[in-house]
Amino acid sequence: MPVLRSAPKTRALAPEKIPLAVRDLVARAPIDDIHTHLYTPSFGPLLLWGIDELLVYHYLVAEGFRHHRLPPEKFWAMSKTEQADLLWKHLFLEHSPISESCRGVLTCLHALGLDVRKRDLAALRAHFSKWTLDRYLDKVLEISGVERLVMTNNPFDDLERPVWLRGGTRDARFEAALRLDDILMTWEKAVPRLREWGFDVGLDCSRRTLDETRRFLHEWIMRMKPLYLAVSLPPTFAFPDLKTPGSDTLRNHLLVEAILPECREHNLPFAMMIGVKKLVNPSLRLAGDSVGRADPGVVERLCAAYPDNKFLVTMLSRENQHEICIVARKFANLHVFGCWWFLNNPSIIEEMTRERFELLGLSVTPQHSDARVLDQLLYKWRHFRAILTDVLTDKYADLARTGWAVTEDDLRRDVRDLFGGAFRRFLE
Ligand code: FIX
Ligand code: ZN
Repeated sequence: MPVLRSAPKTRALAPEKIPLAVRDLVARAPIDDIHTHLYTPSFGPLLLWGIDELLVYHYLVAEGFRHHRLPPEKFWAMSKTEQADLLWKHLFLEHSPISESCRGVLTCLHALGLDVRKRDLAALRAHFSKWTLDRYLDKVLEISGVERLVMTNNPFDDLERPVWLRGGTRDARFEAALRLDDILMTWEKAVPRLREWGFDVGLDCSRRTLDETRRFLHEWIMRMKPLYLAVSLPPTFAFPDLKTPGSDTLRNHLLVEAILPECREHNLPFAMMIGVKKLVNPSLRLAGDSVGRADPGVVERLCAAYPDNKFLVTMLSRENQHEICIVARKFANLHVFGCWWFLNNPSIIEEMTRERFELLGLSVTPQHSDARVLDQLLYKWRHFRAILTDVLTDKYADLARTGWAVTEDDLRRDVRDLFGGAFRRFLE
């Protein structure tokens, strides 16, 4: 007989006490950041940190072009310091830095206790020069409250691959995710490299190619011990793709006959980040990607066709958010996460978080940082904690109005779920 009665072990919070309790618990809760582009220091230059990296983050690069109007080739010919100087001038000194990515830089500096009133970039640089990376890493994780984070790891990356082959030292705070964009999005370029590494693959979807691709995946899963496999997909991604034979059909075969079986064998979710239109403006380089509305039916059909696979999904278009919540209501093997990239702005984060709680309760991971620069953990999480506090306070006030006893233990358990607990259970 299921337990149908479990009176709360601790006293209910008086309704007027709920806001303070929520604010305090959300502010202090440790975070499991399930998608970042950060690396342990053993990956060397791949781990970006410090004021200049913050300023030349591709979000600010894109915004900067709208002000300085330099020809892209002139901008890219500059040193990183010169680029940072230019962006500081145009985005901070000549215009108030009210965009989310500019505000984020200032939140990082404020979290570090730095005084930005003088708007003195040279003085700020002098501060960062005093840190060693290892000490700074500990400091940023301590202040941001990030306890663990998941990297984005790509065996096709020429800087990253040798570190894994050397058996790079593990830091328990950094976990891996095996990224498959090269296989699923540029197979024709992946083939010669896989063959160079001893995998007998071809441009076709022969049994040999699919088996050898699985062998490659197996080898890197054993090496990296990833929490999940992942890919970023265009809004046009189709499944099953019967209407446009060619690369998409090949992509479907690689997914269905190599990647998903390998995920099942290792009980690993497959993460699909859907909706990126790559390089709509190539001259902006990493800042040149855009967004397109995708078909959540793709996720429905994959979840239905592969019930023994687990899918992590985040979609890039605001217009897809309500739809993917409905898909998640239909399929328990789907876990929705994050306010990704162009959605990571307060007005949209609040809308998405309310929508998700109303439709999915606490069975969702509402945010990830996507940090590319270590320091960004400071702002991406401080900004999100503030929004989550407001939304959760409203939700618990709604419960209290029904007579439901909201206890501090409930709040602590729920916040732990939202900051990684639900994700970890989904991995089990
Ligand atoms: O595909 C991804 O993981 C995206 O998050 C990145 O490609 C993107 O550049 C980014 O960092 C967005 O925040
Ligand atoms: Zn990312």
